[in-house]
Parts: sequence; C-alpha cells; structure tokens
Amino acid sequence: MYDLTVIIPTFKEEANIRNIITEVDAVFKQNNLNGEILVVDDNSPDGTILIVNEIKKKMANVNIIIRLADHGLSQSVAEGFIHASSDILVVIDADLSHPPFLIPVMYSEIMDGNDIVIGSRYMEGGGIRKWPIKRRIISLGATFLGRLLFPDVSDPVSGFFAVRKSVIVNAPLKPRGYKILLEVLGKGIWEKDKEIPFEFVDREIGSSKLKLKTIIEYIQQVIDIALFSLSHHQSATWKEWKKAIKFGLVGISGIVVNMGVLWYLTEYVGLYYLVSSLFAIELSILNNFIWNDIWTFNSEISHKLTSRWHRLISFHAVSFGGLIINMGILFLLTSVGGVYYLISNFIGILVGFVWNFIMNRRITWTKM
Ligand SMILES: Nc1nc2c(ncn2[C@@H]2O[C@H](COP(=O)(O)OP(=O)(O)OP(=O)(O)O)[C@@H](O)[C@H]2O)c(=O)[nH]1
Ligand SMILES: [Mg+2]
Repeated sequence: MYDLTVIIPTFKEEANIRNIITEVDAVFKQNNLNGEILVVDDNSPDGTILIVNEIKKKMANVNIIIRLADHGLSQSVAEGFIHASSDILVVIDADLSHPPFLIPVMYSEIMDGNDIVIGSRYMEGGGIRKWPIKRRIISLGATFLGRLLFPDVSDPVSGFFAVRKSVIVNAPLKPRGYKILLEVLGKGIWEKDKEIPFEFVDREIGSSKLKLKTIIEYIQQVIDIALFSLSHHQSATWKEWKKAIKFGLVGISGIVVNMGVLWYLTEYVGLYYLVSSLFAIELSILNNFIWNDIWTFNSEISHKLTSRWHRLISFHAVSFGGLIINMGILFLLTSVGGVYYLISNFIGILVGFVWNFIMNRRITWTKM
C-alpha cells in the first residue's frame, strides 16, 4: 500500500511526461514518501504512452491507465481516483504548471485532518505567470461562478489539489469538462478544507485544449451542483447558502434598525436628518455585525484566531465598500443609464449584498 497516489491526467504530453514523472518521484524520495504515480491517458496519438511504458520498466511505482472511451480531463481524473492504490490522492497537471515540491505539504495537511487541500492561485502568495489577458479573464469568470457555490474557497477550480479517498468513494460525481475539483467540492463528503498558495506557470511546450465547449460544460456543471445542493443538505454548498440566507435576514433586520433610529433621532431627539442617518447607519452596522458574529457564522468562530475587534473593523471596511458599490450602481444606472431610481437601487442592493457576503466570508469570518 502506498502513502499517496499522484494522478497525472495526460493527453498528448510526450514533451513533458518524462520530466513531470522524474520530478514527482524525486520529491517522493526527498521526503521519504512511498508514493504511486498514476498516469491517466486518453489514448494519446503521440509518444506519451510509449514513454510511460518505458519508464514503468524501471520504476515499479509508476502505472498508466489508457482510456479508450469517454474522452475527457475530469473523467480521466475520476477514473484515476477509482484505480489509485492509496487513500490520499493528489492531482497534478503534466505540463509542469504545478510545482511538485508542494505535494508533501498537501500530504501532511491531509494527514493533519484536512479532507481537501487546494493549491490556490488566487490567495496571498499565489499567482499566475505568463498568462495572456484573455486566459486571465476567462479564469476569473470561472472562479467567480465557482465562488458563488463556495464563497470561502479562493480557487475552487484549481487543477492542483489533494483529497482523501473517503471524500469521493460514495460521492455521486458526474465528471465532465475541466473542473473536477468543483465536482469534488460540490458532491464529495467532507468537512475541512485548506488552501495553500502556489504560482501557476504557463506551459512551455505542448498545446492547450481549452475550447468554447469547455466553458458551456462548466456553466452546466455549476447549475448541476447548485441543484444538487438543494436536495442534499449535507453538501458544502447548501451549508454556504444557509449562511447566505441568514446573512440576508440579518441585513433586513439592519434596515429596520436603520429606519427606526433615523426616525427616532429625527422626530424625538430633534437631530438634523443627515446627522441622524450617520448614527442610524453605524447602529445598523453594529446590529448586523453582532447577529452575524453570534448566529450566521457561529460555527466559524469556534476555530478562529482573529479577535472580535479585528472582525468588527473588517466588517466595517466591507460594509463601507458595499455602500460605495450600492450608491455607485444607483448613480450609474439612473444618472447615466436613465433607469428608474428604485430599480437601480434594487440592483445596487443585490450586487452590494453579494459583495458583502463574499468579502465577509473571505476576510471577516474566514477559516484560519
Ligand atoms: N486524460 C486527459 N488529460 C487531459 C485532457 N485534456 C487535458 N488533459 C491533461 O490535463 C492537464 C491540464 O491540461 P492543459 O491543456 O494543460 O490545461 P490548461 O492548463 O488549462 O491549459 P494550457 O496549459 O494553457 O494548455 C494536462 O496534464 C493535460 O495533458 C483529456 O481530454 N484527457
Ligand atoms: Mg496547462
């Protein structure tokens, strides 16, 4: 039995496959890991399979699955999950875009009790080198959609991750397209995840396979996971949406506080209405903060390190950003676009809400 299995999906990677296998194996040796390397190839017409078969003769821990039907990246990775001979699975691209030296870090994070460990390009310390602007925009769009399902995951569509086998054995995965991680997050059975930053390096050799079809499949996948979560209340997305609903209810209570204070201070204390409004805004922010802290995000606080003061300041900063977004949209749609102001304001509130929820989830009540 191996300590871990590194799954490398390949399609036409003859120029890279030897290097990635060599590097991964070197990392195993440096870290005293008994690791398996499992190449899952979609019957590449180039020399990929030949090269792996040749390497296999010298390295007992290298295996290859050659797939003849249902061509696809996610399907290949899912097949690797099933055939891996260990309980800890790592997925890495063949084209050296992902740094193999992080494999032992992922491994020990799983050993420490995390169910999923994600190599993130979009957290502090991570990044993307040498990507054309078009790729960046598409990737940011995909990431944004993914974050609607998993607001506290910075890179839910990363191709570099580790997962405990138990997360996926009984999960009804429907692998398709490029984003198998999203499927694992959406349908897997897991509690704890962890992200570690890495710098993505664009491939030097070989060709990219991203097509329009990939984008359409991705949107279908996001909708499918959203629907799945409605009927599977154990799923991570459902838990997030429950938080979003609570956050929305707290927001409504904040409006009541705001209106009440504005009315009271103006009518009974006799303050100028704009001065009353300042107090009303601050009190509604405090109201929202307290309810979110003790109710919406109560499960996050148990394993948090930041102090309540820290969260309070962070919540103010996010709320201020939300206010600017709300008013900015109101102004742009109405003064520039000629939209009726109550409709503009409604759109502004919705966008502000998404901003407030995602930012607070990522910054104020983030897991440590
Ligand atoms: N088995 C299998 N592997 C694939 C398929 N498409 C891509 N891969 C592999 O999946 C990994 C990621 O694919 P890439 O083409 O590098 O995708 P990308 O990183 O988004 O795009 P570029 O690096 O710009 O080409 C690589 O190891 C590919 O060889 C496929 O249809 N089947
Ligand atoms: Mg690549």
